[in-house]
Amino acid sequence: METKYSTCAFCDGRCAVKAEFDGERMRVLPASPDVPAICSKAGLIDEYRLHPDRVTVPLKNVGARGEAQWREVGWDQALDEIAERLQAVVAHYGPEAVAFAEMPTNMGFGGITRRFMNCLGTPNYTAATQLCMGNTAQVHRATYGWFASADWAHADCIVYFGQDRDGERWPVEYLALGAALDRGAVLIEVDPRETDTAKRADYHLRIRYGTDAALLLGWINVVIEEGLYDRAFVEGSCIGFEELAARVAEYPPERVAEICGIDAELVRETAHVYARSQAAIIPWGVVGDMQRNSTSMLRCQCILRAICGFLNKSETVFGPSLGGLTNAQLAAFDLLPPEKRVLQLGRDIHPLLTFEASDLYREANAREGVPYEPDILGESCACDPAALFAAMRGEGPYPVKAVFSVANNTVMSYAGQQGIVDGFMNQDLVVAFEHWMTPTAQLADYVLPGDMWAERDVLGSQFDSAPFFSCGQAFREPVGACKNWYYVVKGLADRLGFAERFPWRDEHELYDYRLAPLGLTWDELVEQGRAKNDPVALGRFVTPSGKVELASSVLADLGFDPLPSYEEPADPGRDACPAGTYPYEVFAGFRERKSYNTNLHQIEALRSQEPEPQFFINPADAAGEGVADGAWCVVETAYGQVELLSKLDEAQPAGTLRVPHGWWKPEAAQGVAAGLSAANLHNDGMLFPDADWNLDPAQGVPNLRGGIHARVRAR
Ligand SMILES: Nc1nc2c(c(=O)[nH]1)N[C@H]1C(S)=C(S)[C@@H](COP(=O)(O)OP(=O)(O)OC[C@H]3O[C@@H](n4cnc5c(=O)[nH]c(N)nc54)[C@H](O)[C@@H]3O)O[C@H]1N2
Ligand SMILES: Nc1nc2c(c(=O)[nH]1)N[C@H]1C(S)=C(S)[C@@H](COP(=O)(O)OP(=O)(O)OC[C@H]3O[C@@H](n4cnc5c(=O)[nH]c(N)nc54)[C@H](O)[C@@H]3O)O[C@H]1N2
Ligand code: SF4
Ligand SMILES: [Mo]
Repeated sequence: METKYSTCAFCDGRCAVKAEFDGERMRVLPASPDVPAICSKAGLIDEYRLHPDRVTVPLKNVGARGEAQWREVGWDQALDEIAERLQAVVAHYGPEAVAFAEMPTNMGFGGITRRFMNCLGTPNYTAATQLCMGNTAQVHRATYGWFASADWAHADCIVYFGQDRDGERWPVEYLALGAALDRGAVLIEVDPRETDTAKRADYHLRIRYGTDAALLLGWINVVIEEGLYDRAFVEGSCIGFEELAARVAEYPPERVAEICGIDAELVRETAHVYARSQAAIIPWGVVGDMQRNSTSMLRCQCILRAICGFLNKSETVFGPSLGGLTNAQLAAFDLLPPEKRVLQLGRDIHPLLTFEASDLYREANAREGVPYEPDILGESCACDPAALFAAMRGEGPYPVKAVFSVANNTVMSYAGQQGIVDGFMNQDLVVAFEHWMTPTAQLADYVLPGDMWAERDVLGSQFDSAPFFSCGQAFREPVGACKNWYYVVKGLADRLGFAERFPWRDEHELYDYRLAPLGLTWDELVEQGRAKNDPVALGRFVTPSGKVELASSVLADLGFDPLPSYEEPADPGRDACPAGTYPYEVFAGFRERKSYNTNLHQIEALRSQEPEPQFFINPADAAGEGVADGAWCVVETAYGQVELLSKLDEAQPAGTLRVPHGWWKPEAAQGVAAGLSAANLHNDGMLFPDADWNLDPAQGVPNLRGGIHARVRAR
């Protein structure tokens, strides 16, 4: 029997999997008995690959934009025409009029898109993961110089912000959590909902949505006031402690308790538990990444880890590598001309994820002898998405007229969905690299058929966040004419005149190039499975000061408050209406078990278990509204509305609603006039605006986590 190994990419849980082949039959199993975790999706590789809806040949829209009238074309014709139309846009508007929207975790070709963009001369990149781990990465960087990862194996205290793990949602971490709790670790869960994970917690803090930053400021207050911090570490390795102490003095537990809607004693007690632990961790979770106060919330987490002495003990700060090429090094950012860097959209208003911020590390990088890498974790150096969509609509400062949507459902993956659709409708060229005719693909001129994870060999760099390369082997051949992203990028680079920057004939030659500094080839990596790629800056703080910056010089230089704070989110649309018009606070999230963000709704084995999009409402609220369980309802904010099935749920706090993310119906009519296969009817992006007042000021990421209000009525 033959066995092959890879990393599942049906979601970003990154479970290590193996496939055992018995002739044509394939069994998918966890790669190692030590981590017996995969979910029910992993086994559906052939259902996914061979699905009749899959786009398996290049398609060209022969109708008007958004009419979705498709004609099959060959790869050469598609790439010739795309290159020609791209050149026309560049000639007329400049290369900065070309933007790329990517979901890098889906693809395993980190760095390649950016390399292409740097050669072309455009800084206008957005990653949907900018709303996910990407923005956390830049906030970590502002504090530590790099990204910190939690050490689960030794943790004795875990602080979760809204994470609700189970066998279908990040099972590897779910296992690690179970093992930690069995060892006697304490779990502090901060979540307004009474989730399954919250039920296992020693402390459950049911704070108001979006008030995490206030809670954290309260914890830091207690830690400092009561002297529970690590003096030696603070004195030796941190700057800005005095200013921080003065700031958090404004957030005593009583004030925080009032903001968060919890008990002040609970704030104190949980601060004590965290600070007195030996090996506490605050694992990454997405809740902090889509808030009005994201920067402050994430900065507070960073500060707490540092002053309590957990850095480089239970939370390790890695750095870039000088061995095999990371994604960021492959991107070759120095190829982008300086006069194009300054055109990155939004760098003047929301700069923290842009070159404006990453350039502030250049000196520190040189000092510490580490390469300049603006895009740590491969998803964190990007333009401001709201500014990009505005430029696509023609609202300035200059036009964006060509967009590549790369393994990303761009239309559905931000706030302000209608405005994004308007931006796409105003393009000269739209290319989608996809598996399905998604709502975004329906707006394209060309839909190019991508291979899927189990059809390609992948060199994994763990998004540059861990000190090794992993090898993922193809389990199956690509279906039809499906190709990998390197094939597309190389094909365009050859046609556009920068072939010499992409000299590798295929992905294997590219992998050999990346591994060469380690004295390895791809074939050798396949033999050994993994290769160490030690970070050069492990344990050092590559910040401008060389210390942990409790008061951030980077934020200060960008014109922002160097210290964290809590601001109430705004909802001007509601404020303009009579009181009580929108009585519920609404949040997007609580991931669906049987889909992944916007993907997998077409897979029957999964869809039959979660057939319709649901919103959660507390039963008492539902009774007041006359809404029965399982009724179609309209959920409406001052900015838009969606239709969802009601689910009466005791775990949902009274006065709040949960709306799901990512719902469209592949079976529904395509095209912009028909509502983009029900994306306009169901997706959370319809409810939340990307107006400036709903963005985190430093990062520009939208708030989807409370502060926006809604009303409900039966349909
Ligand atoms: N099956 C499946 N698994 C997935 C995904 C999927 O789509 N499907 N998506 C993957 C991805 S991309 C990600 S980023 C992760 C996300 O995984 P999580 O980090 O677990 O995020 P959500 O599932 O959105 O969790 C929302 C939880 O946070 C709480 N919450 C909401 N707002 C707030 C708030 O303001 N503060 C606090 N403290 N809590 C709040 C909610 O009540 C809810 O219980 O899951 C990954 N795993
Ligand atoms: N409104 C709103 N926006 C959000 C969020 C939210 O909760 N609400 N969550 C944010 C978070 S946490 C995340 S991680 C992002 C997710 O961002 P999205 O871009 O929505 O992510 P997905 O739904 O995984 O996938 C995008 C597309 O990639 C395609 N795809 C998957 N694998 C491959 C591949 O190997 N090759 C090719 N060519 N295509 C592939 C799928 O068919 C799918 O259509 O969205 C963020 N944006
Ligand atoms: S949780 Fe499931 S879908 Fe996600 S990586 Fe693991 S096996 Fe794949
Ligand atoms: Mo995510």
